[in-house]
Amino acid sequence: MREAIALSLTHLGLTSTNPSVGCVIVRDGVVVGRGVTALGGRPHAEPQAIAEAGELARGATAYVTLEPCSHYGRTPPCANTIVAAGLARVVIAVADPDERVSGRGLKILADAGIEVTIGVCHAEARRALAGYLTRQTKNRPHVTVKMAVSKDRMIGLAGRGQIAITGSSAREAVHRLRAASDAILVGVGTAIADDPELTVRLPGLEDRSPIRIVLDRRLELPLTSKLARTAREVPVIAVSQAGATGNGSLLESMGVEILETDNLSQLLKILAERGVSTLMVEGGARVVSSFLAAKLVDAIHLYTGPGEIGSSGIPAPFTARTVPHDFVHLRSETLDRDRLDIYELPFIG
Ligand code: AOF
Ligand code: ZN
Repeated sequence: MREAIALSLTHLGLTSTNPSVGCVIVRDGVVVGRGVTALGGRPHAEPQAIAEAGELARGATAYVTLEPCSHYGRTPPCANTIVAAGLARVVIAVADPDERVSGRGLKILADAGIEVTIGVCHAEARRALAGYLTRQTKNRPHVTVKMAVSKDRMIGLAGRGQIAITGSSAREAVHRLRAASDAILVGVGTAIADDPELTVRLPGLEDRSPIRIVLDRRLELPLTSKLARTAREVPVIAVSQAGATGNGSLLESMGVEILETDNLSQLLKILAERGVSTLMVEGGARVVSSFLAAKLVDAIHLYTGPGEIGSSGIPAPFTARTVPHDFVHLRSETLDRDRLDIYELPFIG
């Protein structure tokens, strides 16, 4: 199952709105077939693994990260394909909440006399499927807050634009997280102060930039900002309150989409309807605090750098010691002189 999860991660963010599922077929202790949901979402993982296994699939065991589907969509149901291929056993990590599937995939397998086990490596698979599962069950994207904090608990220097808190390995990790996200969001204060581009600039991943979203109540995003200037290359959405004018029409002429919504929940619902399954929130402090206050955060990636910023810094909304208590610490990583702590909400269900 760990191999199936690892396979699924290779297409994470590239199968939207379908989940990236991994499938490994084992016969007499030997892997005879592997599949991962294809780019764009189809074909699904299982028929590809079965095709690779060929006749060896008969009597074999399939390990699959999500309950095989039972519906006739653009492809026939994977559960039927598994039955037809004569597999003896199917091990599943997570049940599929999609109402067209939920429980029916399991039933097709069991009714055909296949031995079915569910829940293996559940926590790891659930993390790999987090965007899909959150969008399906909560009608909003999975939200990860990323924040970098100095040793003296600051996230920036007032009025000074971007300053380095973490080093190049941390920067790479952030760009990888961006590449795995469907959308990335900042407040207009950060967009003005830091003039970030919010794209992925890692060799080979340049085309994996997420949609960029700015919370910009009064449409103050500068026309000279990198975001506005690159809006035709990678989409930019400015989220304003109803009736705001500001730079609106000029931003629109540069390719920025203006979206009027009243609150964060409504914004996330709209994004989910457009197929956004994973959202990364990159600041600043006020935006992070409002997502937390609205209980719209699923995971926190907190980077702590070794340097000090001093008393004219912008205080962090929280630090490793004061992470909101509903979050649990998942793991730490050392990235050169920086530390990354990852927190998530405990799974209830
Ligand atoms: C699987 N294996 O690899 C994936 C599955 O639009 P369709 O017809 O492709 O169906 C989308 C649904 O298929 C999606 O909501 C989820 O239930 C399932 N995804 N199922 O058996 C796969 N990606
Ligand atoms: Zn399927």
